[in-house]
Amino acid sequence: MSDGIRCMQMRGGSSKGAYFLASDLPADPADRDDLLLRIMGSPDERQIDGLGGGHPLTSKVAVVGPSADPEADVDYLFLQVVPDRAVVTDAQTCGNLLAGVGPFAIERGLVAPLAPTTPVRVRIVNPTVRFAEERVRTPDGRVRYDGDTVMAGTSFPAAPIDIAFPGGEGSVFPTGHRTDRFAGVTVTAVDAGMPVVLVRAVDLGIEGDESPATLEANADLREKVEAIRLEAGPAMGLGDVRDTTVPKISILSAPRSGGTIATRTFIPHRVHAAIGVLGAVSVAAGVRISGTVVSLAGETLVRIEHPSGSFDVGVELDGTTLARSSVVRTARKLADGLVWPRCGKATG
Ligand code: NQM
Repeated sequence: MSDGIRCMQMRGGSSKGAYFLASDLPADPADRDDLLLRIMGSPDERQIDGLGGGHPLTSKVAVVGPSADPEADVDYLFLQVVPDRAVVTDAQTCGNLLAGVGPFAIERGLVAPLAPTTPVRVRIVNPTVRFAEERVRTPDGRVRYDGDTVMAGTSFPAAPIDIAFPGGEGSVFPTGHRTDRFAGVTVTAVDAGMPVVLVRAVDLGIEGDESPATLEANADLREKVEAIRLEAGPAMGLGDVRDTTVPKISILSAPRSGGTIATRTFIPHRVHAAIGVLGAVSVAAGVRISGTVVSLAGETLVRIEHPSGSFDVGVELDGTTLARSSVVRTARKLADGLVWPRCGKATG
């Protein structure tokens, strides 16, 4: 390790993370996670001694390698490195970092570029196997990062990356119900790629357009959200969720800027500056199916308002099953080289 470890830093969607080839990391998960804590600078809420940015959205890792599945070009393992605790969790995936997986796979030679775009078929290996297809702009056989697409979460335009998710087999309602009552509040538990609990803002005594900082400063609200989450987790088949990052809680209210629905999302203890990609797909599925806490009949396009703008999700549903979803993201290579982990054990 004294020679450094190969790593690319990328903005993926509205998140930022460290991307590694699986072959550049230890195969043993405990050794890998210990190394990642030392690379990212955890446990320390500022992550001053590592690459992490002191927030869940900037403390993310993508591990990418060739896929053994004929349906995919690459496997993508997502790991959330918790800033202030010595915890690395694979309990969720991340659709924002996924945006960078296609470009990274091309840059590292795992997928040969075509012109003008290169399709990259990704097998998302955690928390359960699912697939995504990305279309990366590669006009002259190289990844093109610059472009005109502006995506809420960053004000800088970049080249679009189209991402499509085929649907799953089962219902998007993991409890088997369109509404449930947890901690005295009626909610909809939905999983169309990310487990999310949908709650009406009015049922939590808030407006739903507060800033993330205001929501994070509201101790009563945080307590209520956590109480809902801890009851929802086992009912959603996630077990005891005290130490994991799922389910997320999306608080819904009427749109303010011409969108379909307004959201504020606890992920689960900080409030997202925007909204996660698969989190948004889950919200979109939840609002387009009848009988949920907020059912809104309408087109396949769902415009989700969030603290920094809005996010368009295409959702095609077949009853309570998601047939297909699609989003447009951007990603950018920020740095490529070697990273040096701090010495010793992460918790030592
Ligand atoms: O839901 C943050 C993010 C995410 C996850 C989170 C994500 C997704 O914005 O697919 O992208 O919800 O923890 O990166």
